Amino acid sequence: MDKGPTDKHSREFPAGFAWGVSTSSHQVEGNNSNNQWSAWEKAGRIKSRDQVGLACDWWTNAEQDFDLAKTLGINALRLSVEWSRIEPSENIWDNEALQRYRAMLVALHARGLRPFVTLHHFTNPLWFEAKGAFASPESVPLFERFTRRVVEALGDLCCDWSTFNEPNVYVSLGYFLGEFPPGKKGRFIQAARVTENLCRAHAAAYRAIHEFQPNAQVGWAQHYVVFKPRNKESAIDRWMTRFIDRRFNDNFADCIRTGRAPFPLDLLGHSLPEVKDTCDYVGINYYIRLRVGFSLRARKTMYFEFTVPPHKPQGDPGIEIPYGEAFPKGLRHAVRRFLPFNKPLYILENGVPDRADRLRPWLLESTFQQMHRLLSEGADLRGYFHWTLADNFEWNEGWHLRFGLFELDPETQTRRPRPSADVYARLIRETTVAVALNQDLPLVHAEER
Ligand code: IFM
Repeated sequence: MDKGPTDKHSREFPAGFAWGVSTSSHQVEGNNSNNQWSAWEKAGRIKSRDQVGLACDWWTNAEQDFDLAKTLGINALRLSVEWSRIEPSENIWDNEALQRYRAMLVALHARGLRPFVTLHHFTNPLWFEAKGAFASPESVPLFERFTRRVVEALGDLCCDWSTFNEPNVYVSLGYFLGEFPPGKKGRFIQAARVTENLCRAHAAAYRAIHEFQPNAQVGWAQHYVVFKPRNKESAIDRWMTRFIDRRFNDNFADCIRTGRAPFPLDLLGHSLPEVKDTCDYVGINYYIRLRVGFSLRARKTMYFEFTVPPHKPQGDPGIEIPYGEAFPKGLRHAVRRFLPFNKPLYILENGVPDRADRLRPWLLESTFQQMHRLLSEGADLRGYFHWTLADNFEWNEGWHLRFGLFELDPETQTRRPRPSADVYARLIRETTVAVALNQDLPLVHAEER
């Protein structure tokens, strides 16, 4: 069957579009024992009581998963470096760890996979956590120094950097809801201070990377949730929805765009002019829609009750709270929210917890439709990364939530493709490459690249 550009089923994506999968160090490497998440696990705080163990065994054999990734026909892969391996004690550097990351990046290039490297994906070295992590202003120079080391060691092998993964999740779950370490609840002002330090650390890292690599592309990954009032007739539900939407989706991003300090520190006269405009792209991690309502039952979440109507598509539920409604159309909300940056946009994460692969094929298909629509409307989308390649350790849900295109048995380390792996590969094969705007490129099939 002709899948050429004139085929009505073909979908055009710009030349150079990054098709990838996304991962993070603690979730895939295995045997990380020197960060605050391993301490959290030892303290019995993983709800499923699972242990990360070997995870996907990347520290010894990431290459087997790079081979799997290649079978999907993708051209990019996102991973993160583990600060606690590279700087195991304050200002003591482990060159072997850096060499291992070099070997991974070389292995990616050898397979035609463009590496996207995240510097911080939720984990802190124990020594850094003991100093107060990003609640302390000292975190800014410490993160900058770490960034310099990494970029000096790996910069010849990577141009695409994310400073922080989901700073809004790190802050909300660590300082409001107490679900992530350090397990603090309702610390409104401290959370704002942490956000402020994360913004400063991001800006310092942005400049440090550019000093070393003027052409680097540096951004961060913003988690975006579509919030909707549970009852649109209820003024309190509407107010709570607006509040959480602004606080969660905009706080960090607004600081980077405008140089304003996070709420409520902006009202106390703080500002962050050095942070303004420190990104070359915005990375969007989009998964779910949640209904928001007031409930006296929801004391744990400060009376914000998050629900999913029973008739809406949902992947596997979390152990205590719903993961959320799978709502591919919400990608449009996410992209629209970050258009004011006027920067390229990457979907750095998207997926669904779905052990039985009931929803994932539909989610992939629908997300491709949304991206295609967004591109045809002029959105500057440059890449899509599915979360994730093989099932990995889902933070405080442990092995309970399975996001992989490949099913993983963590005991035996065997992998089996879910039907979605083929679906993703097919969708990529069927894309065609359009004439890139303002460039004189011929119209060619993706297969011919
Ligand atoms: O596994 C996480 C990832 O670490 C950050 N973004 C969401 C994913 C799925 O919940």
